[in-house]
Amino acid sequence: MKGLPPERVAHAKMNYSFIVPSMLVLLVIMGYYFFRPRLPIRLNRSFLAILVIDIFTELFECISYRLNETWPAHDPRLLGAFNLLFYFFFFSRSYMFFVFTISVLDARSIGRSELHRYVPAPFFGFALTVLVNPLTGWLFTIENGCRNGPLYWLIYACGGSYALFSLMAVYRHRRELTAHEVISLTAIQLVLLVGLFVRFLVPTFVVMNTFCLMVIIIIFISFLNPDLYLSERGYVYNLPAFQALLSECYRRCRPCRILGFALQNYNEHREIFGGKQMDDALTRINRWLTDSFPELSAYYLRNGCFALVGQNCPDLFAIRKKLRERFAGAWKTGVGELRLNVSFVEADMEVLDCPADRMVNTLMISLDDLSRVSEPDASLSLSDSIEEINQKLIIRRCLERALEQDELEVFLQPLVDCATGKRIAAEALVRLRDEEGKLIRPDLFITMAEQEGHIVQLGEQVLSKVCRFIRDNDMDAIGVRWINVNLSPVQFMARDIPARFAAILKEYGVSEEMIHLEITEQSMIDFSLLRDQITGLHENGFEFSLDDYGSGYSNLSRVRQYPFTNIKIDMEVVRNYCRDRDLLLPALVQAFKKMNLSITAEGIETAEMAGALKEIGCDYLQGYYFSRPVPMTEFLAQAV
Ligand code: G
Ligand code: G
Ligand code: MN
Repeated sequence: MKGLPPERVAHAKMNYSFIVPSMLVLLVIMGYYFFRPRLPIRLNRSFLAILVIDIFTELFECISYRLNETWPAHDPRLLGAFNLLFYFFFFSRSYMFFVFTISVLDARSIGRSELHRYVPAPFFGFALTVLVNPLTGWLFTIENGCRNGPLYWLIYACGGSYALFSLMAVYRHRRELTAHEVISLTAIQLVLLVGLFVRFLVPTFVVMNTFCLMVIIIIFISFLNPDLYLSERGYVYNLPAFQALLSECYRRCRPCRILGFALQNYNEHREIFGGKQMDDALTRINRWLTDSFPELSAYYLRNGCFALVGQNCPDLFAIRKKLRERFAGAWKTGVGELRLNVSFVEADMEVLDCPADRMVNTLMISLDDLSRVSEPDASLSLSDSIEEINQKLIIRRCLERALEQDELEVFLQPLVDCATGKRIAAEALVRLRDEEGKLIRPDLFITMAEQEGHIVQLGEQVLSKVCRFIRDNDMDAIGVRWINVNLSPVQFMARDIPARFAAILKEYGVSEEMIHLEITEQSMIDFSLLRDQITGLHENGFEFSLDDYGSGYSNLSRVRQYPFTNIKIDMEVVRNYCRDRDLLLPALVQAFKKMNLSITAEGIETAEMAGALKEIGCDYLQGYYFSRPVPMTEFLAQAV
């Protein structure tokens, strides 16, 4: 049969042996697909369209072939009508596969692809040739059965060109896709091209449908298996589904409202009652959510955090009320009953207008926070949290710029010697300015530097600036015998920290005795690396102060394991003592002095405080009473 001119092929007997098994497999997929929950996103809608169009294409193809084989028995208009339908659906199917590929690209990329504008144009051309065919006979004519017309090849042109467009689009956007997605999308186009080629080679076999079935299976496995988006405990969707829905809402400017809620003390409950019981309860909750809120989509995110999303302005207040009422009761588990409390976060996508990934992140952070509280009716405002995150982004930008351009500032605050009442040393405190020149709170950017791997660089910049200050000024003349520099425990993670510090001091020709290093009590977790590093630095000649003593879990025996020479009493402890003078702090100070440690009292704000702390034997005082931390030039000016 191969190579017969198309006009004669149209009359040939067709071979339908591929079509029945293909149809049966398709039924299985459709059954699986339709009887499981589907996320209301565009990808799902285009897959649905593919399934429907594919079924109709196969149906009309078979009917028109069958009618053609027995043409003398039928009205030619019937033959013509079914052929028209077949051509139309065949073109539509090729187009829909293309639309599906574009939907995947769209869902993955940040902006909308410009392909959208051009996609429908060729399809309208193809549809138009079908419509005008009864007049032109371009695709087929009906005389003694169906004969292929001069533009019959459009069938191949349409399928082939859309597959090639898709390949190009996938190649263009390959960086935004995962490797798996690139492979799947490429495979889809190749299978379609092979299918068209086989159809061309063996026109009397009805095989194109089998290739389309292969494509449908690839799509199903890679992109739309409902299990990809369902919580492992069933009934509700999971976090990837939540992200997919929100990013589609954001991209298409479809407003949605979100009610997030967290089970309070989730981790403690899980520990006390066991994972099995907790899972039982979660399954019950999931089922109750899907049953009770059919108009919303429900998500189990993680760690006892849920979200309900509605796209038609749902009344969050009413939903909250219903949830609270239900959670006032108990949840049955395999063994008994569990009582759980919930806290809420609300978000309105229209009002907040922030990209979906940031929204999901913020919501997850807020929910995690809420899952750790146990107040009745706790709730958070997401707009505040988003504001906080924006603030963080600004701080990060300022921090990175200051680190790169050596723009961190170092302020100095004097330490006063109790014996003379004059300043004897200073503490260096790092400062960062925002774009308007206002100071950013140090706790904010220091924690960020620690978490994001900048603290070593920050510490070295501070140390360098302190060393330069010492080199460029006469320390004796301004009464400074040493300068305290704060160290973060995270800085000790760098093994070569003693060598690097030594190099910086050498560069400025500063001797080690001029620098005292402060580390906080909180950082003295029993950590052998930390101890080795401190010992290493101490052997190089640095002295160590224990900062903020009394603010954490004070442990005298641990203090003795480190080579400290000075203890700084935390300002809260100082303040408490001044308010209510007990015997504890004096005894503690005496104990330290017996261990040959000098004592610094922090946070001295008044003359009385200074007197009280001096009385119990402190060696040095530091606080606003003497001076706030000030820029280096101001510090120099104070001396004269
Ligand atoms: O002045 P003040 O609010 O800046 O200090 C806040 C906190 O920041 C203090 O606990 C102090 O220990 C810490 N800090 C200040 N400067 C530095 C620094 O250079 N390095 C580190 N690691 N911490 C610092
Ligand atoms: O944690 P550390 O001791 O390194 O930090 C010192 C912090 O204490 C800095 O933030 C500094 O600005 C602040 N500080 C210094 N003196 C006083 C004071 O007298 N009162 C108050 N409230 N804070 C002070
Ligand atoms: Mn300090």
